[in-house]
Amino acid sequence: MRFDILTIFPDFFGSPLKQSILGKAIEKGLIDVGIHNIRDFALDKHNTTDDSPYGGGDGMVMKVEPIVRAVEAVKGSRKSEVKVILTTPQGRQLNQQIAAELAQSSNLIIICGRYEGVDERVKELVVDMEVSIGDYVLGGGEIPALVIVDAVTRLVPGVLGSDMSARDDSFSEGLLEYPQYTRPESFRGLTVPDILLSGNHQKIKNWRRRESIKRTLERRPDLLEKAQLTEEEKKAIKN
Ligand code: 6GU
Repeated sequence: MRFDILTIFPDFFGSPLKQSILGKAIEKGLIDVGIHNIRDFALDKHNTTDDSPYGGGDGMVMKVEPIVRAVEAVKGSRKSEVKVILTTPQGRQLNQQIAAELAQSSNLIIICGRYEGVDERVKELVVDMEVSIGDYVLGGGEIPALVIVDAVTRLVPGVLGSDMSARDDSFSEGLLEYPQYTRPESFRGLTVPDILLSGNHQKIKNWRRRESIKRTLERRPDLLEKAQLTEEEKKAIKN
């Protein structure tokens, strides 16, 4: 899986791509990330990437030519189909289903927008999907781009230790995670639930399932509508 990130802040990406799961995925060659400075595709001698909005108003708007040229340059160097994403608060809100959809692509180009805006013609000319990461304001699309790369990379086969880990995750079945514990058994009077020490795997599995459902009901009842529940579980929730 190849990601190409188009940004006016290329230095933003150094450290996050070296750490943890992303760092390992790159090291193993499971994903590959190219960072491209939009500025390098500007046409004037000052390498301008933004300008004031037509019609007036505050803030600056990212110019169309440098972005379109950058996308075309990257697309030209790829053999297989490429999906182009623009990060913007006006996009579809990222969720596990969209991440899974994006993980089906072999090439993703992510254009990092800035909050004030991107010339509308960029969307008409080169963007396949506009993506937001939630209803709050960020200064730019660099962190959203990293969020997308992280969420998608975890779904690339071979990235997680066993393929179980991604399947067991929160959201893959539409439920929140159950409570987790590790040593010590007792800390400041707080103890690990007995059942987790019982060694009875079936009972533990049932307890975790119940706790997941309980937690989802308390914190994110909206998720339960789409969750994969048995008839028995659905009845239990109604009581
Ligand atoms: Cl994708 N961009 C910006 N600038 N702010 C956001 C966002 C994206 N998603 C949530 N807030």
